[in-house]
Amino acid sequence: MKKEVLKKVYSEIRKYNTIYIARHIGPDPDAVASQIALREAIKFTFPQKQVCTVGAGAAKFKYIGKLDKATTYDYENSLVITLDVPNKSRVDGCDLDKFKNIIKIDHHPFVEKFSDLEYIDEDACSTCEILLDLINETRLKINHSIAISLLIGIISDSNRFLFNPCNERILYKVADLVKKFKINLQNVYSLIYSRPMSEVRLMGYIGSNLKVTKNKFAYIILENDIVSSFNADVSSASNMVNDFNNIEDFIVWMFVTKDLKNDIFKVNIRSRGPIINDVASKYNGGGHKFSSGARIKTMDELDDLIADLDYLCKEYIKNNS
Ligand SMILES: [Mn+2]
Repeated sequence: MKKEVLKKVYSEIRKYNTIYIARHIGPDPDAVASQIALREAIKFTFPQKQVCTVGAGAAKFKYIGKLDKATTYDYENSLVITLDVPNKSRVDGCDLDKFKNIIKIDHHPFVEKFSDLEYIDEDACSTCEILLDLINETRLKINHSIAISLLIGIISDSNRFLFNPCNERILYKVADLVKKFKINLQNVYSLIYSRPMSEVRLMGYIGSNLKVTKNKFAYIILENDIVSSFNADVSSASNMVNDFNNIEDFIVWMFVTKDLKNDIFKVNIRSRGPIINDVASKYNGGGHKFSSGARIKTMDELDDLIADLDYLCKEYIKNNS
């Protein structure tokens, strides 16, 4: 953690009366929770400031809080803070090229620089963990509901303190937060993990139909009509990739869904061994070492990706046995 940079972020926030908070397309709980937590922390500390989140709504995450509707932008005099997104093309809902003042806060591996002030901490388990650091290191204020938002991002992005990087440092920080605001963790967990039976039935289908290669690579291509026959939505299906960790028979697993609107395959990949983000970046994607995504146009490309990931597993097993 670079304390001076966090202090600089705070002093920039202080300067602007209008602040927009953006995040990546295809939101996840960390992206949305970090937007809401930062908006509320700034408003709580500086009640006179105008702060609003930008990006498409996400009905699925309404338990985290309310996002703002798109407004007209004050490009010249405002500040945009982008959260949880390493590259400009994946920022949702605002054209960064038009803004004069941008701050980036992220925990993904570096992709490109797009602002003068960038705070990137790859050792943080989530963007919400970075915001907790920002609050702890500056005069930004926090209350009970901001603490809950931060915990939602931290718990879901680390998959309940399972994924790397997850260490004693984050556990102490979370323990402090839980103690200070007397947080009932069971309530937070049920907010994040409550799910309808339809999704569990779809998980059963995925479990029965996942292809597993001899190199311990598993994948499934989920057709939209299958997903809807279970009364589930495609983004939940794609996120179920997180529920298939620690299965002995494979070390890398991939869920493919179809985004009909943009006519692409949406690919979600997880690993508990081989580093996958280099492969993902070859296919219009990227992400973390063990958790990546990609957007693919054709079936041929998808076949190539399957072959690449299978080969990656083969090499990994050869080098680690
Ligand atoms: Mn994140």
